[in-house]
Amino acid sequence: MKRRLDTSRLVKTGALRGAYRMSFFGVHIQGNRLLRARLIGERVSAAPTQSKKSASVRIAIFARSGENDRLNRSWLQWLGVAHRFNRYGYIPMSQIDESLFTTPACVTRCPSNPVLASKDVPGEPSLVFNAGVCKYQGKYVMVYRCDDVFRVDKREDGSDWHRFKTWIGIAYSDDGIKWEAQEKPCFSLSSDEILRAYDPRLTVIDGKVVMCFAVDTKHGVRGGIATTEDFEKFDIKTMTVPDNRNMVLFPEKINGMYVRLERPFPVYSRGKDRFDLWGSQSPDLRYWGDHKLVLAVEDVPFANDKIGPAAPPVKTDAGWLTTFHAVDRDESRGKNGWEPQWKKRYTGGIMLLDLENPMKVKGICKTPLINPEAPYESDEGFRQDVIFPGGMILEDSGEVKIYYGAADTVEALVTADVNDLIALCSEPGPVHE
Ligand code: BMA
Repeated sequence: MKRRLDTSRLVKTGALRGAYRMSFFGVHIQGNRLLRARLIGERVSAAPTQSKKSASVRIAIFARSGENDRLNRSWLQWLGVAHRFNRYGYIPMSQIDESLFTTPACVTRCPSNPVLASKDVPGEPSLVFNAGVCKYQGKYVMVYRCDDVFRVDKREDGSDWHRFKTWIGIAYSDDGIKWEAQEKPCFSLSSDEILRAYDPRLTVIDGKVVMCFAVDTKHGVRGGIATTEDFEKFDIKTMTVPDNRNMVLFPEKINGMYVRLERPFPVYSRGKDRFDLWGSQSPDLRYWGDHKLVLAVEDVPFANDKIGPAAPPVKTDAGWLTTFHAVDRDESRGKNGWEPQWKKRYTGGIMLLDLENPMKVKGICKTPLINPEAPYESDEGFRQDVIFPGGMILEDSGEVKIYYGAADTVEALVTADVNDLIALCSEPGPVHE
């Protein structure tokens, strides 16, 4: 059904800011209420934000010719939630304190960073990053994401659009620093339905390796869990419904159950990119339930966009020590990588979960654990200012190794003493139902 427009009453004030590129549109907003709207277009995005009292809706609309009523409706639904959005605690970028963004002194970047990059990998794929790491059968094992540009298309605005082929490679190491990448890819998925598997995380449990990974499909992003004993044969135990990813498994059963952290994408009810960290349990790695909210984006002062699990947790006497990634988005950011624009910054965070009830945050560090500062994190590469931890190893000496994808381009390593990391998690965790 088409709605009639009264474009003469269009208010283009603080209520309606952002980028407009469209054939036709009409919107009337009074205060924070949408009175009438009709949009004709193919692609629409509405990003609600907190602003002045009289206008709590900020809209960015991108539309091209061609009518699409389905999108009209979803756009209206988004606006419907927009005026309720503030109660979820949205923090506009202007209110995020930039002085939070430092890396604590107890965290040391490995002098040989990046520990794995394109030049170290057979075939020299364009990007080598977001690895999962474990210790298995006397070796350090790293499974890493390879994205290789196979074509560069042009977007409508003339900018380059890099098209990637993705697979997961494998490297071994005796010390966790110097890696030998193997010739053969270790894992990839593709079919008529499945586009690619990526961002692997490794957990050793009951003598087996469990790999969690993300799967892009034609019908949404799914989280996969597979077991392997040799990194050649993988037994896929489960794939979530869309949209879910960034799954990480705890290294032991807790109260008789496998436990994972994960990051669903609740777009429909929360507006765009407003994602939190959840957890669930399973008796057998296949059937998952008892889902709980663990950490919400508004619990993290250095995030205003989304958060998600990072590396699988390690056990300490004080609790499960675990990293997460946190994203702040600033619409004023522009080109800072290969893409025409990249508006996000990814930092690594750290928290401590209760040993008996890992859905409860015992303590959290309210500043980043790893902030993009080194050139390979912040100045070079595909998407600058990206820290994406995926592997964490607690050594007998108390040293913790944290592996992370940097700038979506290379794999890097930081180390810290476990007691220093625990001491960082000194702020009380949130209480969620
Ligand atoms: C996330 C995932 C990661 C990636 C990160 C930064 O949403 O796609 O694979 O490293 O964005 O681009």
